[in-house]
Amino acid sequence: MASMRYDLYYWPEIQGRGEFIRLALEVAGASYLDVARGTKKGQGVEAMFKLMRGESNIAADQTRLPFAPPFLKAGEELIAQTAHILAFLGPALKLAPREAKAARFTQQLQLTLSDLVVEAHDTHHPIGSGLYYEDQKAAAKKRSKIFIAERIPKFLDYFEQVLARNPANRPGRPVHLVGRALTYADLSLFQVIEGLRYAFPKSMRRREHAWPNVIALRDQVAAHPRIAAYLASPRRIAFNEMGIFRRYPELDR
Ligand SMILES: N[C@@H](CCC(=O)N[C@@H](CS)C(=O)NCC(=O)O)C(=O)O
Repeated sequence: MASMRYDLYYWPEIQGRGEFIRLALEVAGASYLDVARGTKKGQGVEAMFKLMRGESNIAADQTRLPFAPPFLKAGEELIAQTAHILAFLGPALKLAPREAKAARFTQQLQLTLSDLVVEAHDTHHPIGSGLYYEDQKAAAKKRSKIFIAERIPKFLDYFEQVLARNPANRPGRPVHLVGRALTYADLSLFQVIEGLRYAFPKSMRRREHAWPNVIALRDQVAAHPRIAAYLASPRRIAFNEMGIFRRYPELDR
């Protein structure tokens, strides 16, 4: 499994949900191709569409189609849903605890982060993903106000608690959400903090002091040699106003 070559399918111009998978593959030093960003024959975004339409011959089982990216091809298997992909990759990339209850808790945390990601997206698209932001700006302002005042604190207070209660965490040592080693949930919490900082810089600056363990974890992940190298590389797409976390100053009140 460790020497497996993975094909990641995700929108080529945004970090989005694909980034949670990229971070896991990068930190593990896994061999992978970001297919929709490729320029060779059989690559590019059309390869992703073909797969979704069931017109590709690269996945053995084209009766099990994914609904939406990201999806991952591992051998003959095609797996979709971000948290589900990470649960699959966790053991192979040594990013999940071996013990069953701890592994399930890791996945539970990932699903909670998925909920937060949906809410972050809905701050700028509260009415419909297919509508322009400009056409739902008034609702976006209302939604963002509540997201900043109530939802960010509720989620981050929760993750702060999880970190504070992990018995393996010791003062002055690296912190983790589960057990004593890095998991995909740690990487995803890092990514969520980066996204929130991008989208709501003023609000995050004002409130971050309430989540010292969360921020310590964020700093620790950013300093991981493979993550630091990845973040500095062209493989890391910059945040932008097409992704999940978007910077619209009028929403950061
Ligand atoms: N629950 C899925 C959501 C997947 C999803 O919403 N993907 C987005 C891009 S981040 C997409 O392309 N959605 C198309 C659609 O929902 O129509 C996951 O976590 O992977």
